[in-house]
Amino acid sequence: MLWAQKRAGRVHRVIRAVAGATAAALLALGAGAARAQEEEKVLNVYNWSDYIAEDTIRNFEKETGIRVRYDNFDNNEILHAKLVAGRTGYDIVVPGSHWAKMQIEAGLLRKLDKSQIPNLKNLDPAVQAQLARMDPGNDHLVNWMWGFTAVGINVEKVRAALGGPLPDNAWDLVFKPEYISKLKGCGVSFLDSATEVVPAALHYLGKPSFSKEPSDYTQVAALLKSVRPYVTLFSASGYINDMASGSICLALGWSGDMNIARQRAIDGKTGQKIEVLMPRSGGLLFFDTMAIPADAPHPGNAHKWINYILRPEVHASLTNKVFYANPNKASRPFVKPEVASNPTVFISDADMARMVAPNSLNNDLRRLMTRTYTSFKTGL
Ligand code: N2P
Repeated sequence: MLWAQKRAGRVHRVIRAVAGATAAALLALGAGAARAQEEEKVLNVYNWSDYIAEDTIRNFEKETGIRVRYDNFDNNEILHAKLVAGRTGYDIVVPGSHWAKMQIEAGLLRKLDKSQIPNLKNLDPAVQAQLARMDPGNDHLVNWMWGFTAVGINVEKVRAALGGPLPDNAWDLVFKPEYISKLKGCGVSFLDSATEVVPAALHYLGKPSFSKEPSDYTQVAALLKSVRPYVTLFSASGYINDMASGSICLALGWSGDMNIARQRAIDGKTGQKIEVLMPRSGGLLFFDTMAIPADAPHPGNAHKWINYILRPEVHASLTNKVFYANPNKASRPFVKPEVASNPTVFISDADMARMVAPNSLNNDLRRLMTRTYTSFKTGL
């Protein structure tokens, strides 16, 4: 065979191989697209408890024919452990943005296909900017709702137990033995989560709430130890009903939860007057975000869910039910006036200026917080 013929043969073989590979790639693409189309009509959602309206799931199911399986968790630690272990089977999870940052960095969350979420246009640019601190380009996270960690009270019980005025700074109620010792008798709950209580204690001590300075944690340990005898409950969900029924009078908890307690007391005519206090030195903001796990089995349905939640009426209905602010500018006209005017749901600019924004976590910090918290909780 002539050299030229040999070369032509080789070239043809190469061309055939490339063509074959391209065809295989096209086939694979086609199969992928078909798979996306044929995605099983199921969506597995893992969200915080007491964080959704009654008809949110029902309406989505009716409209799309997708069946929603909905599970609850109570703190970021639990969700994070599941994501790290992998194969959760969940399509939508709702981590706090500072936790999500770690999860993005670890490759645990999927990049959003924004073309499937046209309702992103409804989002408040200010909230998007907040989230971009943790998720550059807003590529992985969409805010579900946001609120703050603070202090809630049963007004009459606390007044009676203190026998004097409330402190100027509401944080004193939970962190100053002089106050909290008087409230033990009517029941005191702390959030059951290291990364809620420890940052609040750091903030109370005038330290950065996500301090990287180990000696700050020694001070937190001492502070927490001094109030430990007066804490009667550790809870991140049950405390809502305990407040509403009057079986606790003071909580270190989340703004919306404590507003839910207030509403449940009114609806259930329990006679308890619950109030969420805005600490003078500010509360601790959080932004809980919808995200799709990297190994989610139904990412197509997950995008549909995110786009559905971002409808103005849907987002407003969440806020109306659970008293957390949503990031959806277009939803404002659908928020009930009594919710829109509640200063612990939509926060004034002055209060906002005092709030502490969440900061990045990392594994070392998390461990430090967990150690500090565990010895507080167990009293060791
Ligand atoms: C749960 C509210 C979640 C707030 N009811 C804290 N991320």
